[in-house]
Amino acid sequence: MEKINWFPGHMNRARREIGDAIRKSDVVVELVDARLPSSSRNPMLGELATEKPVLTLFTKSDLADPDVTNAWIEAWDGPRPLALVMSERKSVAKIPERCRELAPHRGGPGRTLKILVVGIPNVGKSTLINTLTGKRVAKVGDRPAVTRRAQRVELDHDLSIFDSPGVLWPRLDDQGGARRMAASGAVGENAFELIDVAGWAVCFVASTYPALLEDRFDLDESVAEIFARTSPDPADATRAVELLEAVGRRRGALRSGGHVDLDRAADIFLRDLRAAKIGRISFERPGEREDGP
Ligand SMILES: Nc1nc2c(ncn2[C@@H]2O[C@H](COP(=O)(O)OP(=O)(O)OP(=O)(O)O)[C@@H](O)[C@H]2O)c(=O)[nH]1
Ligand SMILES: [Mg+2]
Repeated sequence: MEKINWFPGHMNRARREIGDAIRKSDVVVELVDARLPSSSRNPMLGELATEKPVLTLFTKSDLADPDVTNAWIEAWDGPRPLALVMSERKSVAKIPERCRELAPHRGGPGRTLKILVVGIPNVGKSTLINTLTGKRVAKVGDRPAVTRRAQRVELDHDLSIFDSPGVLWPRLDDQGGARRMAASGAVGENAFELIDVAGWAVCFVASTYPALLEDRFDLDESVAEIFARTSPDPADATRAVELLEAVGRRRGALRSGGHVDLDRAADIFLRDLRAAKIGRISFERPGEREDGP
């Protein structure tokens, strides 16, 4: 499998800028993706924000498996995270209040409470700010690296919130985490091989949520049947290819001669997965090996 290389130059600069921004803020709001709370968490935040209170939000909880999200909340190391949907006003409404509780010495005339929003690309930072203000103040897009520079938005007379560019970190040794991030949409598509990532993801969904896969793609053959005649060894890609072919066949992703176009099948599968059209799927559970599965 090709290595996922996700640390382009502007991310380095962004990381330095985030360190500076944290120093100037009163509360850090950390956004992690509810589908992969561990892999999408910036391990450097602990070092960068030692003196600032951190409020952790699980974003896109509408896309994640609710039972797994609850297990993550119970197992979380640190103050209890809130599982939210960033586009819903009711969901995000309690955030300003929580921030005020975390920084009681700030707020009021001349003491504006400054909230900094941090998180990986595409996790929902700008969406959160737009929902909180009720306006389209920050640019949003369903691809990584939409926000390129920090932006300050007034939420109240004594409350301001800073959007920031998404940051990934150099943890290239954790290829399990890298795959989950790529599958979720946090990594630019030129940093990985679509078929590798979709192949991993389709095997993951087939083993963890087989009924969802069978229902969504109306598969001719059950997952159990495909598994019975393919090797579970990820180095042997036949299982991934067979599953992607089954998806592609049902969606008409065919080339001349009736062969499945694997690139198209991979693209179709990842789009459906990211939009939760297959169902609410979590990519990792608490207590799993860091680099697994
Ligand atoms: N289903 C769902 N989609 C969300 C949620 N939050 C954000 N999105 C979508 O995720 C995509 C990325 O959202 P952005 O707000 O641009 O993400 P960002 O963190 O600002 O991304 P960068 O600026 O690239 O770092 C958009 O298509 C949003 O509509 C959520 O809670 N649930
Ligand atoms: Mg943004």
